[in-house]
Amino acid sequence: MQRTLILCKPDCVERRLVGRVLGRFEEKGLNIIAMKMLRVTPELAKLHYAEHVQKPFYPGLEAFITGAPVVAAVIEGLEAIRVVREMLGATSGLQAAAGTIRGDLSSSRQMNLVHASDGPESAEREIDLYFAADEIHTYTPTLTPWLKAADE
Ligand code: FUP
Repeated sequence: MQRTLILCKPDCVERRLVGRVLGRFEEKGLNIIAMKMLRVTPELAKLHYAEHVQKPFYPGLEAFITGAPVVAAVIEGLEAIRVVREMLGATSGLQAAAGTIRGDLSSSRQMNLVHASDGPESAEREIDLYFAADEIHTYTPTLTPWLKAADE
């Protein structure tokens, strides 16, 4: 099992798409094991986007990500990091394949609705940025036997 961090970004909250986005992860059979709404501060934005802070697009990205609340969640499942990234699609909504969340719902590179961790190290780092250990709730849904075979 893997854990990954997702953020329903300010455009997702403002466009009232949080329920639909979270519903897609639920429908896929992934477990939401932590969730909260928060306002990303400039300090948190710089930590989250540490690899982009020096890039020319960073000031606009920071203004966007701090501009309205976000909904952060930890999602758990088999190969969850790759599966969730593939469900999002390419970074730009204009490039993302139809059928992906961004491909279906976004027409922007910056306002691409959802962030998801891109690897095991970033997932661990980003989960720690947004959640304390006691805010994460592991459980086994009762329908698990209908989501995958016992040996998967
Ligand atoms: P992703 O991993 O798909 O979230 O995308 P990146 O890590 O490459 O970029 C992080 C965020 O910066 C993206 F959500 C979109 C934004 N971005 C811009 O706003 N302008 C750019 O030129 C590149 C990325």
